[in-house]
Amino acid sequence: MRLSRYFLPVLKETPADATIASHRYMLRAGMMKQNSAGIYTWLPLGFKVLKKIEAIVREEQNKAGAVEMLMPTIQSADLWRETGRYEAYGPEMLRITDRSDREMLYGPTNEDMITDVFRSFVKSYKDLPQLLYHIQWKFRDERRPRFGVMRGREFLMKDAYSFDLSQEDSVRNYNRMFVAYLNTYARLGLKAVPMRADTGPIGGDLSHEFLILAETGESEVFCHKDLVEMAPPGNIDYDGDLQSIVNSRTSLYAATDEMHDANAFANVPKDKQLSARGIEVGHIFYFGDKYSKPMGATVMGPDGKDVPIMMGSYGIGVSRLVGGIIEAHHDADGIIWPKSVAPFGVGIINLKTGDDLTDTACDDLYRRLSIMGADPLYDDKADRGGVKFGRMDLIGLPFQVIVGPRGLKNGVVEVKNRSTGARQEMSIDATIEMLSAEFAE
Ligand code: P5A
Repeated sequence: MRLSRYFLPVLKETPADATIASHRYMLRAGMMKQNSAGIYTWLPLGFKVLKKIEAIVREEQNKAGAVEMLMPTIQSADLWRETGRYEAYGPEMLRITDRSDREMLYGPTNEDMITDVFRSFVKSYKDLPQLLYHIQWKFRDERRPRFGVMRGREFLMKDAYSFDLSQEDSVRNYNRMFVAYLNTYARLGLKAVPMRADTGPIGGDLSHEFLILAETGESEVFCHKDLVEMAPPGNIDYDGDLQSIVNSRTSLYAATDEMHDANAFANVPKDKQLSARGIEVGHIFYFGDKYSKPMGATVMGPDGKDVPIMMGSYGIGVSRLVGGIIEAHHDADGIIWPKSVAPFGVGIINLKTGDDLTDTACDDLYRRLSIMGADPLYDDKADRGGVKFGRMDLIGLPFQVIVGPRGLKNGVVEVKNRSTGARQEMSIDATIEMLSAEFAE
């Protein structure tokens, strides 16, 4: 992409109401624009990152055996009356009336709806287990939308739902999601820690939140230090034994503020006790028949008797992750994207547009990096060098190739690694070779 043809409205000033790094940088880097409190337009750069995160979440869900579908954002109030949640959900729910005076709502979550879909089709235990998910916008009329996409009112969630005959079977699906989450966050460049959690308005008695540690996190967390450093499970058989992987995590102390047990925490060796703040980037629940029972979602069991389906639900905050990743990866100059989610792989900076030698070298680099799949963003604008450097650091692409007439006279360009800050002069051929190794994985 040539910057002269892209839409990247970078801001010079830091917006006054943006108090945390991710919010500031997302606005300054032209990733998004606020339309109303907690409601945003995703500008091209932000949208590209959102889509990359979504793709990784999707791939890991599919690997774990979850099956994708899509439910609507607008739901009927009647469905929520069946489970008693229409009244219970309170002012967070955006209630809508259609032209025939029917009560509708913009879905804050989909347990009720998926249970309705499921009961329409599934009648026998032979059709279980099932694990379905969608990636869809949600609306919650949060009392205090803040920190940009971190606590939005409209936000993108991946929500999966499991259906089993027994609690024991349900735990297998719960563990699938647990392990898939560990791999998902690792691919996003994050160290996410599972912690016992409260179930809130979703309900049930078994639940884990996944938190990334950050000073600006909204939750207070307590955990065993080793948990933060554990390697992700990687390529594993999702039909095999997952319990040992889950146990290796859950045996180490970790809890959010609400579930924190100070006596149990005291048993963690002093030098391993970690109390910090965290950002909740996922939440999984087992709630048995909480929805299936009131909605009459039963299946015929092996003994011929009807039993309610045992269910769980599993959420990932896809749009919140854009902010979460920035909180974990930035410096005073801007964002430092992990390669897996960077909006472009490499930035090319032309220090003297209009100069034949420089333009030709940049065009050559641009063409070769594009073919390689490094997805370059070529700054071909006529701005000063300082403006270009600042902008490229701000948007945080993993590599920059800086091209100017002085270097070219000696046959070299400068390659900068955004995360280490290391700069190296090398020929264009060597640059291509080095970057092709980086983008081969
Ligand atoms: C699980 C899936 C649920 O809604 N029902 C379906 C369950 N869980 S949850 O914890 O309430 O939300 C799941 C994840 O969504 C993100 N999230 C938000 N992101 C941005 N702005 C918000 N206002 C917001 N609320 C929730 C979080 O990452 C949460 O873990």
